[in-house]
Amino acid sequence: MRGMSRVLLAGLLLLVAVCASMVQPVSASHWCSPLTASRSPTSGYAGDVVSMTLTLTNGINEALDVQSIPVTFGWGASKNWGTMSMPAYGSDTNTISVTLPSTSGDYTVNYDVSGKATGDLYYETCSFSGTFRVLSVPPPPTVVATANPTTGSAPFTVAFTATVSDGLPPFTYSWTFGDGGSGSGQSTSHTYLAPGTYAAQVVATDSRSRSSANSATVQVSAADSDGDGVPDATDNCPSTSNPSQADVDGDGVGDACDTTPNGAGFAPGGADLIPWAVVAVVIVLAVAVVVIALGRRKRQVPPPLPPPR
Ligand SMILES: [Ca+2]
Ligand SMILES: [Ca+2]
Repeated sequence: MRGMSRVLLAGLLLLVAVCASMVQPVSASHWCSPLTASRSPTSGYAGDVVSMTLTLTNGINEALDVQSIPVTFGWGASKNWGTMSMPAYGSDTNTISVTLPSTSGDYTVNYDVSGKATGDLYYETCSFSGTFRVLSVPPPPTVVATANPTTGSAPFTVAFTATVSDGLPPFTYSWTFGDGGSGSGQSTSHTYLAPGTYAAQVVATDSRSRSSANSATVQVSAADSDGDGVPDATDNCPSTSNPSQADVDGDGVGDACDTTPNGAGFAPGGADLIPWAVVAVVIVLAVAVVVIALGRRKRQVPPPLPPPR
């Protein structure tokens, strides 16, 4: 009787064990292989603090409950991506903040997903492994400013460009044009209104607040509206190109824009005071007067005296 009880007890235990094994495999969790994991980013600069996300996607037709995701980094740091809850075939994402080491290189990343699918009796662990690349931080930025064109007369519009080497993008650009004006952007332009020599400076700053400055020189001459090389202030035809500044009648108005360039008159502005027609009439009248005068003089000559007897 006692032996029979032992047999029954052993049979009962065996039955429980079989039932338990049917509910959940012991060797490997049924949700682990179909589970996919994605980390982002997978690289970063030495010394940075990065937000590292992990997305898990459930590959089975049952909800998956994750109670812990401990992660260890090859440089010695440990973190935990925490808990996740995924419906059948659904995803979940968690983010942790990680300080990268000061030494560049490829480091291993190992993390264990401790989860349980609907109906499972206990949590099981699914392990993942990958790498994270730590990059060296490049040297501080060096910027070069260029102006095009660099010489001209006011108003003078100049295009500016900043070229950066080294540094860590993205960069910001701050311009001062030397005449009180300012601007931003890698490329910009500015119009100078007054003559002078200006130093246009750009300051480029990288994403780590490291800056570099450089200047380009711009020479602005006085306004020359007609572009003939003679400034408006002294040009005798400021709106008509006349590099020679020729002024035959010397009235201060260049031949190129003088309505009476030959100087029949001498009034400022070139207006003829004595038109040629008037001069001709005066000459004709003068000749007539002389002829008449000579004629009268001829008539007044006394008759010759009679011969002596
Ligand atoms: Ca001119
Ligand atoms: Ca003239």
